[in-house]
Amino acid sequence: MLNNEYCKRVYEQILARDPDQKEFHQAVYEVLEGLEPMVERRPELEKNGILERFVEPERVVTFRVPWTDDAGQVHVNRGYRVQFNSAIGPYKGGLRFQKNVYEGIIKFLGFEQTFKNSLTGLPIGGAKGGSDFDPRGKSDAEVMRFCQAYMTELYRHIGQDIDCPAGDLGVGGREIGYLYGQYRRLKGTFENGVLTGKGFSYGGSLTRPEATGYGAMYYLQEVLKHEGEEIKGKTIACAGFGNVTWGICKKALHLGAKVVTLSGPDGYIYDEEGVSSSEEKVNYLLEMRASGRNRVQDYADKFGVPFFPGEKPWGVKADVIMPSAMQNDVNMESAQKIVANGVKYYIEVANMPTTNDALYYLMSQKNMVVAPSKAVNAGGVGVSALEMSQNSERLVWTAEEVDAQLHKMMVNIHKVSAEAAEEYGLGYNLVAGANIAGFQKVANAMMEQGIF
Ligand code: 2IT
Repeated sequence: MLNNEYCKRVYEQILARDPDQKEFHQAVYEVLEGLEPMVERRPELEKNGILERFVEPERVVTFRVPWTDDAGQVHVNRGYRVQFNSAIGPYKGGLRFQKNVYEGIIKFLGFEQTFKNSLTGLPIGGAKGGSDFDPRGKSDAEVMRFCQAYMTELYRHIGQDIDCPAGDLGVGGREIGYLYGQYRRLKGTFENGVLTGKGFSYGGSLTRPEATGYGAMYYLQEVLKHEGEEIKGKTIACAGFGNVTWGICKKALHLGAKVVTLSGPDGYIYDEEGVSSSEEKVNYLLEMRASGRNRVQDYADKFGVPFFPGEKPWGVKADVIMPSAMQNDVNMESAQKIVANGVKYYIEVANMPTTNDALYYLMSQKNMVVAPSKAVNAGGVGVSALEMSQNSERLVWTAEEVDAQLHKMMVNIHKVSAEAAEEYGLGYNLVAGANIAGFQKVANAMMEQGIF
């Protein structure tokens, strides 16, 4: 419940302005809850209208994306780019291509991105974009034509010092390649810092594909260290089987942790030995993704492990829960199962994977450590920023250099979050700590730069 009058007023204002954007309301509510103790202590925030400015994007671009399918039929999708906050650096954040995309989803993601990017400690502002285009079931040529049409409008709003998109759900290396190709043709210049997650041959960074999952595991290591435990031998329940989950499994294999579940739209699989028990299994996730079938049952069929159709993995016994698929994957019912199983570590990985009632219920458990996605998954965008650095320098760093920087970044994100919570008397509250630490840097930059 919000108690502070200023926070309440700002929340009511967004409800009134955009009543249909429920994911955005959810993200803002969760942040305001965490910020309350700081808002109480810093009256200059209200005087400067900082929260009102924070929740209102600097710019929202909506555009028509017409493209032709293989049969010659023309389709029209809607494109978005929400440029949320540029106080500490050029706008930065991914593009999501998924059927359910609308302004409320892109705004929740862009809002969260502002905090996340601030937490990386690197100079990147917050943005997000995407389209209600569904790449599943489309041919390569259709995806290429869609990406070209999308960039034909987007290019006028972005640039390596203006706004630098990357991938998100439905946008991987293939889509970034088509998007960058079109940008380069339209601009007539090799300005490759404009997009990240590129192929290695034209400016992509080593370790960018693994970065979100690796970063999440480095963050988990810090949490475990804080609790006097170690990662070796821990069982982890994950969701999804995409890029992020693959990165987690790959790092779990190196570190001797055991990822026991994966999920998909069709259900979940339970691998007692661990998906992270062999390179063959970890690599199979790439094959599943490339097949475009969008079925996790294929894993069960290939490796002879149990498959639970239509179910989520949150009822399994594990040391660590890492929801790594999509928003609102864990609701109150799932949270109750997690608590009943005596799980100690709830580490969000996907953007906003927990409904707010479930999140507060989990956070209220004395024996549970809850970590928020905007801190845990920040390694992805963090390495994107390192990709931009390499592009600016026209140099290529080794995988070891990138990994060392990523590791340092995640250690620091955990540290500043824990310290911010401590400073406001909140104990080891990583959720509020990440909100406060991410917010302060941007808010201070906004105040120092005058009203805009
Ligand atoms: O949610 C995210 O942080 C991303 N999709 C990555 C954004 C980026 O610019 O690398």
